[in-house]
Amino acid sequence: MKNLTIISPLLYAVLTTFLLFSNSSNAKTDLIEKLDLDQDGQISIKEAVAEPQLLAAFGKIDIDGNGLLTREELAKSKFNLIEH
Ligand SMILES: [Ca+2]
Ligand SMILES: [Ca+2]
Repeated sequence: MKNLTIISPLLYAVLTTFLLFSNSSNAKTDLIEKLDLDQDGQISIKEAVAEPQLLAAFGKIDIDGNGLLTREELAKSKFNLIEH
């Protein structure tokens, strides 16, 4: 059963990587929860001030230009603090 001892650490590594990736894909939701002070589910420019990287990209992310970032706009922007 030598194969098992080789596969197990590999499987563990794959699972760990998968968990890390699923965590980072939740970062956008966390970003809204972290910055959404008035809890309307969107990030306004005032709320984005707390996150300079987000503020810098605000105009690009705000596709409809209404001054609010929705979950959908953040998802489309692929904005991810972890990658910076
Ligand atoms: Ca808000
Ligand atoms: Ca918008």
